[in-house]
Amino acid sequence: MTKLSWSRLMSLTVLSSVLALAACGDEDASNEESTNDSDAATEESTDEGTTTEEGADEGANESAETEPKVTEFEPAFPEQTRAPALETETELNEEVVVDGLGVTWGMVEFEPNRLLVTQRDAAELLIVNLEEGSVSEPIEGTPEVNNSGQGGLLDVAVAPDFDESRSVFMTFSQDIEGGTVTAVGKGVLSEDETSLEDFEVIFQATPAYDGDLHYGGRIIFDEEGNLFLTTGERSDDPIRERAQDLDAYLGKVIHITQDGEPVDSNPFVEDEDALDGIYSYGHRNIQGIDYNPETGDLWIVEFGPQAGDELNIIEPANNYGWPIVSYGIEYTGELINDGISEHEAQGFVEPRYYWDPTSAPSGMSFYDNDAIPEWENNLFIGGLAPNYIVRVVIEDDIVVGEERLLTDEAQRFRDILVTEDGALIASTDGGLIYQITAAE
Ligand SMILES: [Ca+2]
Repeated sequence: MTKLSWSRLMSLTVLSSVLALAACGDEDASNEESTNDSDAATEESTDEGTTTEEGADEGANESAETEPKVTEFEPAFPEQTRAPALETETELNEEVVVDGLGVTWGMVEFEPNRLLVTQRDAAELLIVNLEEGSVSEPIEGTPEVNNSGQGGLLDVAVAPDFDESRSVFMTFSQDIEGGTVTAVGKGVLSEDETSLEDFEVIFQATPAYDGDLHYGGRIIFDEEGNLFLTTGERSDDPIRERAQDLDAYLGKVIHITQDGEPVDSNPFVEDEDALDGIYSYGHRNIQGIDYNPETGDLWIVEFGPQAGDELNIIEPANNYGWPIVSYGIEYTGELINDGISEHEAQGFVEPRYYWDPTSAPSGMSFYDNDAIPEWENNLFIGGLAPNYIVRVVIEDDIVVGEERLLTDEAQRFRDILVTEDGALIASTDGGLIYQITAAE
């Protein structure tokens, strides 16, 4: 199923545009980048010819992206966008192990083949057993959330010492005075797994804003047991400009302890005008984060506007440029800040890769496993509006190839996880959990 012909890919791309357009009319469209990614996809496909030659996949340098660019921007280096198409050669087995859920925003494997998963809109935390295909009753003790727009119960992670502490961390959008914030909280999973005890909020990404878009919300533990949290810049103009400000936690990567305190070694601790929890800034809406197992570097994926989704390597104190520079344009088609795309020339960090048109990137995970050897150290990213999983092959921090998987499922892929056994798990907004393994 990974061996799609180009013509099939093309027609599927057009199909997903149609689906995105259809989704526009439904209530659920307020989901993610809501009108945004639908618009982009629709606009994209209007004049896209669907004629293609059979056998185009023989051309080794054909881009994985078959749609025309949305922007006029040129990449800073040739490998920065539209990488050559690749195909997985291993025969794969894909199955839906669970269905009937809601928007399954975050997942973590807390015991072999057992996942804690969040339900964004219902604000529920559930246990999914991958072997049995079973789902638990909602775990009690989860926080109150604001679930309008892109808000709700978002990510979940377990402490590195979970076996002893049973500590579970979650992110969510929270109502506070003045609006909503991305918040982080923690609780202790009871021995009988029915409740989260002593739940407390440990961090709020202030300032609050009266809006329901761009919460970011991914969390991951570092080797010292501290947390990286990603945030969004709350989307609207001018609040989004706060991504550039060091006195606001919007549009940032944030580095905190398990008690929500800034980590001592953070880059702006000595700067009296800057918030101590900030690690990097100038981000738009970071929806995926993971360590590259080959280099140990922290990688993130962030939603661009219309085109310009970025893959970035995160280093302390770096400024990634939003909304001063971007490889995307406004959803209206207008230029952002007069249309400057170069990052480095303006003193910002170039993305390692960007998508034009959008891949609508959500959760991501490196394949740190050898169960499917050709996938080892590849990066997998959920695509929301073009409905596919992106496989990215990286060599020396350069993207050398890209593949789109599960293109014919027409699902909005929300989060990606690799189990200890090497299964690739993907959750969707339609409440499905896929398990992808090598065929026997
Ligand atoms: Ca950028």
